[in-house]
Amino acid sequence: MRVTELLRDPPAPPGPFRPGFWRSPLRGPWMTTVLGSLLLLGVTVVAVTGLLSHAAYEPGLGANAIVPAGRDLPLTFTWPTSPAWLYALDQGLHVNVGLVTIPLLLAKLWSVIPRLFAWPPVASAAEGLERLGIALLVGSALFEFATGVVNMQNWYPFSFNFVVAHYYGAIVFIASILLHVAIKLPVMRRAWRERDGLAPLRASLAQTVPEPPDEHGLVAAQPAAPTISRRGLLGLVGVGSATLLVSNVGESIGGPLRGTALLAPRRTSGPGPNGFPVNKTARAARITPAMTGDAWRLRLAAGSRSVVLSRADLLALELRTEELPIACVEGWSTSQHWEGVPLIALARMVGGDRTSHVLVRSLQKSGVLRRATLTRNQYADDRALLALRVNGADLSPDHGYPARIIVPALPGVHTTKWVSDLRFGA
Ligand SMILES: Nc1nc2c(c(=O)[nH]1)N[C@H]1C(S)=C(S)[C@@H](COP(=O)(O)O)O[C@H]1N2
Ligand SMILES: [Mo]
Repeated sequence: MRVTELLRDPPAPPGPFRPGFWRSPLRGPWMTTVLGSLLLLGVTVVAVTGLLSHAAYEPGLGANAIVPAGRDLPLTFTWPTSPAWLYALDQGLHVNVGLVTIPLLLAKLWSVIPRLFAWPPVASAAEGLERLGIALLVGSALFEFATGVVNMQNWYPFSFNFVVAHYYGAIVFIASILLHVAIKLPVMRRAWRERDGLAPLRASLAQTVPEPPDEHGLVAAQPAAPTISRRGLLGLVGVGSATLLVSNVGESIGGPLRGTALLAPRRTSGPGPNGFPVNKTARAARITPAMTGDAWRLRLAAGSRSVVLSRADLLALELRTEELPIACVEGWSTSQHWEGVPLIALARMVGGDRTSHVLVRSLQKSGVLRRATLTRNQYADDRALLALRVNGADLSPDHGYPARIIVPALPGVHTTKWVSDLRFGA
């Protein structure tokens, strides 16, 4: 070969870049289309529930603005308080469908792996753009799944803010998957049509043969003999998904099923009326007995009016008991019987019951969760409480003694514990 030719058309490096390297007889446009379509269903649920979850944070409001103002999508709408399990359902779907989708994502990546080693890497400008899109898609998908799983484990091994990073990653992921689907739609339609829909799943192992050669290079140039049928491959993915689901879904449903969630963090605070998951303990939040003892006061304010109440004052008010869930972004949820003063009654004491929101502050000195903003429909719901007791006992220090916020369908992150201040504002 002449030097000029070599320069124009360099030979592929050895190993995975050579056409004969990838030998599975199952790879091909049809297999990738089936895996891709299932994956698309899963990520659609995950994306929609994720965006709804972001909106449920009321990100446009002061203390809730996790993503810097002006850099957020206009996703703020009034998140309802009914049904009370709405946020638990949304976040439970987000996390559990996300988990179930992981084996599908891995299988889909396996099915296209020869393309990731295509040689030459870029043959034209148009292909270069498409491959850049794929790099963003694969990168953002891996980032979203990895940060999501780590967050479910209540583990933050990185220095960036999870919510902000996961949200921006989602925007890149959604944009690049829409582009990818638009580009691949013709290939997917042809694969469905030419191979008669799901017909290839009927083939036994003995009947399993490679798909006809394709121009994309997914079908192996030198296929090996099959060791599993196509339905066997899908079955394997299904078993992986089912295993992940069974090992986690109990923490989302709560109650007695919690014990079945083998891969979920334990988080429990022992037996008794306060025996349900704790996210951050009083000790971790640096809440000391001196701060929550007899000297503790709740301060209510609206405009220039303010009222200061002790825990005894609060207990002497008309109390209400409601069964309501805490549903955390990490995917767990738990329903308990809370007893406390309706937030709307506290608002009335300072004439703040018409204001558009309330800023809740905690005794906690640092961390983003030391305060939260609730919208009017949230604090004005009859069932929205400043809870003082749970399941017939005083709140334990870890669950927010002397007082915490409990509101139907409120993201768990806003059920502020160790409350010190409620400021009703315009
Ligand atoms: N002050 C304060 N309140 C807080 C938190 C916190 O870290 N600090 N964590 C929140 C989160 S993320 C959740 S899910 C719930 C969990 O409540 P629990 O620990 O009583 O189960 O409390 C919320 N209230
Ligand atoms: Mo949470």
